[in-house]
Amino acid sequence: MSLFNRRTWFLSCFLVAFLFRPAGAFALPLTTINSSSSTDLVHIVQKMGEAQGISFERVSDDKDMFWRKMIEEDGIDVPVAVEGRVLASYAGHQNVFGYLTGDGLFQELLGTPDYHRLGQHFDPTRFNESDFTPLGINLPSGQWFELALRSTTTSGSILTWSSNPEANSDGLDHMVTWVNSQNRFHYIVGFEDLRGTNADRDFNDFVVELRYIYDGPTPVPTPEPGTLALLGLGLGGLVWLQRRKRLGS
Ligand SMILES: [Ca+2]
Ligand SMILES: [Ca+2]
Repeated sequence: MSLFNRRTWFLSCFLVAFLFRPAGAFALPLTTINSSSSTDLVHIVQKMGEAQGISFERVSDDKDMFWRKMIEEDGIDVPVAVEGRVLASYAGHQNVFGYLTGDGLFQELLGTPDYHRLGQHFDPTRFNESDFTPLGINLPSGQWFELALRSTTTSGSILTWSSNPEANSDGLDHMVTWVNSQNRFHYIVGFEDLRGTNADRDFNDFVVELRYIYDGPTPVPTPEPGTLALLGLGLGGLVWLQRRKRLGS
Protein backbone atom coordinates (compact mmCIF):
# COMPACT_ATOMS: atom_id res chain seq x y z
CA MET A 1 0.00 0.00 0.00
CA SER A 2 1.47 3.34 -1.04
CA LEU A 3 1.80 6.20 1.47
CA PHE A 4 -1.10 8.00 -0.21
CA ASN A 5 -3.35 4.97 -0.08
CA ARG A 6 -2.51 4.37 3.58
CA ARG A 7 -3.41 7.98 4.39
CA THR A 8 -6.65 7.73 2.42
CA TRP A 9 -7.49 4.50 4.20
CA PHE A 10 -6.89 6.02 7.66
CA LEU A 11 -8.90 9.14 6.77
CA SER A 12 -11.78 6.96 5.54
CA CYS A 13 -11.70 4.96 8.79
CA PHE A 14 -11.72 8.18 10.81
CA LEU A 15 -14.70 9.55 8.87
CA VAL A 16 -16.66 6.31 9.22
CA ALA A 17 -15.86 6.14 12.97
CA PHE A 18 -16.87 9.78 13.39
CA LEU A 19 -20.15 9.39 11.51
CA PHE A 20 -21.14 6.16 13.22
CA ARG A 21 -19.78 7.03 16.66
CA PRO A 22 -21.81 5.58 19.58
CA ALA A 23 -24.51 7.79 21.10
CA GLY A 24 -23.08 9.74 24.01
CA ALA A 25 -19.58 10.00 22.51
CA PHE A 26 -20.03 13.75 22.94
CA ALA A 27 -21.49 14.13 26.40
CA LEU A 28 -24.80 15.98 26.72
CA PRO A 29 -25.57 18.01 29.83
CA LEU A 30 -27.44 15.49 31.95
CA THR A 31 -28.64 16.06 35.51
CA THR A 32 -27.44 13.27 37.81
CA ILE A 33 -30.19 10.89 38.98
CA ASN A 34 -29.44 9.03 42.21
CA SER A 35 -30.53 5.48 42.99
CA SER A 36 -33.72 5.30 45.01
CA SER A 37 -34.45 3.51 48.27
CA SER A 38 -37.68 2.39 46.52
CA THR A 39 -37.69 1.99 42.70
CA ASP A 40 -35.13 3.71 40.47
CA LEU A 41 -36.51 6.06 37.83
CA VAL A 42 -34.20 4.49 35.22
CA HIS A 43 -35.82 1.12 35.99
CA ILE A 44 -39.31 2.59 35.52
CA VAL A 45 -38.37 4.08 32.13
CA GLN A 46 -36.76 0.83 30.98
CA LYS A 47 -39.75 -1.29 32.02
CA MET A 48 -42.21 1.06 30.29
CA GLY A 49 -40.14 0.76 27.13
CA GLU A 50 -40.09 -3.05 27.34
CA ALA A 51 -43.85 -3.19 27.99
CA GLN A 52 -44.47 -1.19 24.79
CA GLY A 53 -41.71 -2.74 22.67
CA ILE A 54 -39.87 0.57 22.34
CA SER A 55 -36.86 2.29 23.85
CA PHE A 56 -36.64 5.66 25.55
CA GLU A 57 -33.53 7.84 25.36
CA ARG A 58 -32.55 10.59 27.78
CA VAL A 59 -33.17 14.21 26.72
CA SER A 60 -30.35 16.61 27.61
CA ASP A 61 -31.19 18.91 30.49
CA ASP A 62 -30.41 22.05 28.57
CA LYS A 63 -33.32 21.08 26.32
CA ASP A 64 -36.17 20.08 28.66
CA MET A 65 -36.30 23.41 30.53
CA PHE A 66 -38.86 25.04 28.23
CA TRP A 67 -41.40 22.60 26.89
CA ARG A 68 -42.60 24.64 23.94
CA LYS A 69 -39.05 25.22 22.76
CA MET A 70 -38.23 21.54 23.15
CA ILE A 71 -41.09 20.24 21.06
CA GLU A 72 -40.52 22.88 18.38
CA GLU A 73 -36.91 21.71 18.13
CA ASP A 74 -38.31 18.22 17.62
CA GLY A 75 -40.06 19.48 14.50
CA ILE A 76 -43.61 19.95 15.81
CA ASP A 77 -44.94 23.19 14.36
CA VAL A 78 -48.66 22.51 14.34
CA PRO A 79 -50.82 22.57 17.48
CA VAL A 80 -51.31 19.10 18.94
CA ALA A 81 -53.31 18.03 21.98
CA VAL A 82 -51.50 16.27 24.81
CA GLU A 83 -52.54 13.28 26.89
CA GLY A 84 -50.82 11.76 29.88
CA ARG A 85 -50.86 9.16 32.63
CA VAL A 86 -49.18 8.88 36.02
CA LEU A 87 -46.65 6.03 36.12
CA ALA A 88 -45.46 6.29 39.71
CA SER A 89 -45.23 8.57 42.70
CA TYR A 90 -42.86 7.65 45.50
CA ALA A 91 -43.47 10.65 47.67
CA GLY A 92 -44.47 11.77 51.12
CA HIS A 93 -45.79 14.96 49.60
CA GLN A 94 -49.10 15.42 47.84
CA ASN A 95 -47.94 16.05 44.28
CA VAL A 96 -49.78 17.53 41.34
CA PHE A 97 -48.32 17.71 37.81
CA GLY A 98 -48.98 20.75 35.65
CA TYR A 99 -47.26 23.66 33.98
CA LEU A 100 -46.34 27.25 34.66
CA THR A 101 -47.65 29.86 32.27
CA GLY A 102 -45.54 32.81 31.17
CA ASP A 103 -46.78 34.82 34.15
CA GLY A 104 -45.76 32.08 36.60
CA LEU A 105 -49.25 30.71 37.37
CA PHE A 106 -49.49 26.97 38.06
CA GLN A 107 -52.04 25.12 35.93
CA GLU A 108 -52.96 21.63 37.15
CA LEU A 109 -52.90 18.74 34.65
CA LEU A 110 -52.67 15.48 36.63
CA GLY A 111 -52.86 14.81 40.36
CA THR A 112 -51.86 11.76 42.37
CA PRO A 113 -54.75 9.29 41.91
CA ASP A 114 -57.07 9.34 44.92
CA TYR A 115 -56.99 5.58 45.38
CA HIS A 116 -53.31 5.74 46.23
CA ARG A 117 -53.62 8.94 48.26
CA LEU A 118 -50.00 10.06 48.50
CA GLY A 119 -48.03 7.44 46.62
CA GLN A 120 -48.53 5.27 43.55
CA HIS A 121 -46.11 2.38 43.35
CA PHE A 122 -44.86 1.33 39.95
CA ASP A 123 -46.29 -1.80 38.33
CA PRO A 124 -45.66 -2.10 34.56
CA THR A 125 -48.34 -4.81 34.21
CA ARG A 126 -51.08 -2.51 35.52
CA PHE A 127 -51.18 0.04 32.69
CA ASN A 128 -53.75 0.17 29.90
CA GLU A 129 -54.20 2.47 26.91
CA SER A 130 -57.31 3.79 28.66
CA ASP A 131 -55.11 5.22 31.43
CA PHE A 132 -54.13 8.12 29.16
CA THR A 133 -56.15 11.21 30.00
CA PRO A 134 -56.50 14.19 27.65
CA LEU A 135 -54.82 17.07 29.45
CA GLY A 136 -56.82 19.85 27.81
CA ILE A 137 -53.81 21.70 26.43
CA ASN A 138 -52.48 22.16 22.94
CA LEU A 139 -48.82 22.48 22.06
CA PRO A 140 -47.25 24.66 20.78
CA SER A 141 -49.65 26.96 22.61
CA GLY A 142 -48.24 30.25 21.31
CA GLN A 143 -46.50 30.95 24.60
CA TRP A 144 -43.44 29.67 26.37
CA PHE A 145 -44.12 27.53 29.36
CA GLU A 146 -42.44 25.20 31.77
CA LEU A 147 -43.67 21.83 33.02
CA ALA A 148 -44.02 21.88 36.81
CA LEU A 149 -44.83 19.97 39.98
CA ARG A 150 -46.81 21.48 42.84
CA SER A 151 -45.88 19.69 46.01
CA THR A 152 -47.75 20.04 49.32
CA THR A 153 -45.62 18.91 52.26
CA THR A 154 -46.96 17.07 55.32
CA SER A 155 -46.84 20.38 57.22
CA GLY A 156 -49.00 21.99 54.53
CA SER A 157 -46.45 24.24 52.86
CA ILE A 158 -46.51 24.34 49.08
CA LEU A 159 -43.40 24.04 46.89
CA THR A 160 -43.55 24.54 43.15
CA TRP A 161 -40.81 22.99 41.04
CA SER A 162 -40.34 24.08 37.45
CA SER A 163 -38.60 22.29 34.57
CA ASN A 164 -36.50 25.48 34.41
CA PRO A 165 -33.88 25.40 37.22
CA GLU A 166 -33.60 29.20 37.26
CA ALA A 167 -37.26 29.44 38.31
CA ASN A 168 -36.68 27.18 41.35
CA SER A 169 -36.00 28.47 44.87
CA ASP A 170 -32.90 26.25 45.17
CA GLY A 171 -31.71 26.93 41.60
CA LEU A 172 -31.59 23.18 40.88
CA ASP A 173 -33.00 20.99 38.13
CA HIS A 174 -36.15 19.19 39.39
CA MET A 175 -37.27 17.42 36.19
CA VAL A 176 -35.58 14.89 33.90
CA THR A 177 -36.94 13.71 30.54
CA TRP A 178 -36.81 10.72 28.19
CA VAL A 179 -38.17 10.55 24.66
CA ASN A 180 -39.29 7.52 22.67
CA SER A 181 -36.40 6.94 20.26
CA GLN A 182 -38.82 5.91 17.48
CA ASN A 183 -41.46 8.59 18.07
CA ARG A 184 -40.45 12.03 19.28
CA PHE A 185 -44.01 12.82 20.36
CA HIS A 186 -43.88 10.49 23.35
CA TYR A 187 -42.11 11.31 26.60
CA ILE A 188 -41.56 10.24 30.19
CA VAL A 189 -40.72 12.93 32.76
CA GLY A 190 -39.70 12.42 36.39
CA PHE A 191 -39.75 15.05 39.14
CA GLU A 192 -37.77 15.52 42.34
CA ASP A 193 -39.99 17.09 45.02
CA LEU A 194 -37.40 17.74 47.76
CA ARG A 195 -35.45 20.96 48.04
CA GLY A 196 -31.68 21.35 47.82
CA THR A 197 -28.55 19.36 47.09
CA ASN A 198 -28.94 17.26 50.26
CA ALA A 199 -32.23 15.77 49.02
CA ASP A 200 -32.23 12.20 47.67
CA ARG A 201 -32.42 13.55 44.05
CA ASP A 202 -33.90 10.26 42.76
CA PHE A 203 -36.52 12.00 40.56
CA ASN A 204 -39.17 9.29 41.12
CA ASP A 205 -41.41 11.46 43.31
CA PHE A 206 -43.80 11.96 40.39
CA VAL A 207 -43.36 10.18 37.05
CA VAL A 208 -45.61 10.96 34.07
CA GLU A 209 -45.85 9.59 30.54
CA LEU A 210 -46.91 12.19 27.95
CA ARG A 211 -47.75 11.90 24.29
CA TYR A 212 -49.43 13.93 21.59
CA ILE A 213 -52.80 13.24 20.09
CA TYR A 214 -52.47 14.34 16.51
CA ASP A 215 -55.56 14.43 14.32
CA GLY A 216 -54.14 13.91 10.84
CA PRO A 217 -51.00 12.51 9.24
CA THR A 218 -48.17 12.16 11.72
CA PRO A 219 -45.83 15.15 11.41
CA VAL A 220 -42.31 14.15 10.38
CA PRO A 221 -39.72 15.59 12.79
CA THR A 222 -36.95 17.56 11.12
CA PRO A 223 -33.40 16.17 11.56
CA GLU A 224 -31.43 17.92 14.27
CA PRO A 225 -29.01 20.58 12.91
CA GLY A 226 -26.06 18.67 14.43
CA THR A 227 -26.97 15.53 12.48
CA LEU A 228 -27.22 17.49 9.22
CA ALA A 229 -23.86 19.17 9.85
CA LEU A 230 -22.18 15.79 10.50
CA LEU A 231 -23.75 14.29 7.39
CA GLY A 232 -22.52 17.26 5.32
CA LEU A 233 -19.05 16.95 6.82
CA GLY A 234 -18.92 13.22 6.05
CA LEU A 235 -20.13 13.62 2.46
CA GLY A 236 -17.70 16.52 1.92
CA GLY A 237 -14.86 14.34 3.19
CA LEU A 238 -15.77 11.48 0.86
CA VAL A 239 -15.93 13.82 -2.16
CA TRP A 240 -12.52 15.24 -1.20
CA LEU A 241 -11.06 11.73 -0.93
CA GLN A 242 -12.47 10.77 -4.34
CA ARG A 243 -10.93 13.90 -5.91
CA ARG A 244 -7.56 13.23 -4.22
CA LYS A 245 -7.70 9.65 -5.45
CA ARG A 246 -8.41 10.72 -9.05
CA LEU A 247 -5.63 13.33 -8.98
CA GLY A 248 -3.20 10.80 -7.47
CA SER A 249 -3.96 7.99 -9.93
CA1 LIG B 1 -34.13 18.81 33.42
CA1 LIG C 1 -36.93 12.25 45.72
